[in-house]
Amino acid sequence: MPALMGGFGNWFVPLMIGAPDMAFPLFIGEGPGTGWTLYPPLSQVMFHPSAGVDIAILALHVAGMSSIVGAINFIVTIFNMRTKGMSLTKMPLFVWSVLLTAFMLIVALPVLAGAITMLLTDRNVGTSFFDPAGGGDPVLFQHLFWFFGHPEVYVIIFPAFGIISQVVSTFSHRPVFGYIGMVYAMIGIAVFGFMVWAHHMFTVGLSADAAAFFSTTTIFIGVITGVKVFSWIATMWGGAIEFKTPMLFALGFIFMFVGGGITGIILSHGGIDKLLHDTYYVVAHFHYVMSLAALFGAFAGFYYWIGKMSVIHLFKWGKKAGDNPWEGDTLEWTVSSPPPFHTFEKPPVVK
Ligand SMILES: [Cu+2]
Repeated sequence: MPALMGGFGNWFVPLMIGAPDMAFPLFIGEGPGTGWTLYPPLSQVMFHPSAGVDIAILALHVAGMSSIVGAINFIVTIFNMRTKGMSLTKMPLFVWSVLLTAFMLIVALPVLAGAITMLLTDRNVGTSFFDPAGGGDPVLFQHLFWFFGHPEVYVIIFPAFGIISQVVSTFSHRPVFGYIGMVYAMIGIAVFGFMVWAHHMFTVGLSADAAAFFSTTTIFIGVITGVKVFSWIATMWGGAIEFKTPMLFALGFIFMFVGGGITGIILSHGGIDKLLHDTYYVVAHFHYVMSLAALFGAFAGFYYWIGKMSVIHLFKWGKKAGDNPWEGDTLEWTVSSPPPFHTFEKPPVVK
């Protein structure tokens, strides 16, 4: 829907019928037009008087609420519905990654909600949280935005971390190296992810002490993230690696992610960051992690699990995948493909 009707439809229907735009954008006046960060003063009424920004804020509120409710669902499920013997330290790393992602969403999203609500009242009811003319400060918005925005990057990449751990373990035919270390690394990244936000703001005039603090915490995250990369490599090391499609995407993920990580270490230095600010170096760093590593993680998960999810082998194409085609050792491989309606008729017991 977002690609076919939402994407192509909104683009080409007005073009193909000879209309100046879709009806509702015409009605509102213009789009948000403030970039994806909604920074004031650009997003204030003085530069964007139309309702486009207010509508964007409404959309973010709705999306944020749905993410919070989804996160609560994951946390309650993982804490209350584990089968016998499935202690927290027996949980597959993918489940850990989803649990920690859910916690990050619950801590980060309300801060974004607060920031955009303050922007909304600045725009509509005369407050001046971000307007210096009334004693406010536009940099405050950046602090609130990035207190959400940095953890949001981990929200995107964490489930990919989990998928890569499952795939690398399965196709190396051994348990993931340093499982407990991997869990603590993810907890560490999730916690420290809330202490690095101003590394997006080195050019706003931070004090030298603040710049040093945010450089240091950022480098520390690089160290913990390195633990995960080395654990993936150590899992493969000496393992009997099978280069099946999901594993190829996992290797692609690791390659891209290391590229994003090493450029990130360089950017973590507040002084160097000032030189590289607003250059393609930052764009490249960001997209190594977000567009390439995250996407490769998604492809790895798709090829790893599609045989479990789909019913395509009803058709007569190729041979049936079987219940456990990769010889995986996690519980989803103990049920049929696709799983029965009540996933586990008899709850499994984990030794
Ligand atoms: Cu960041």
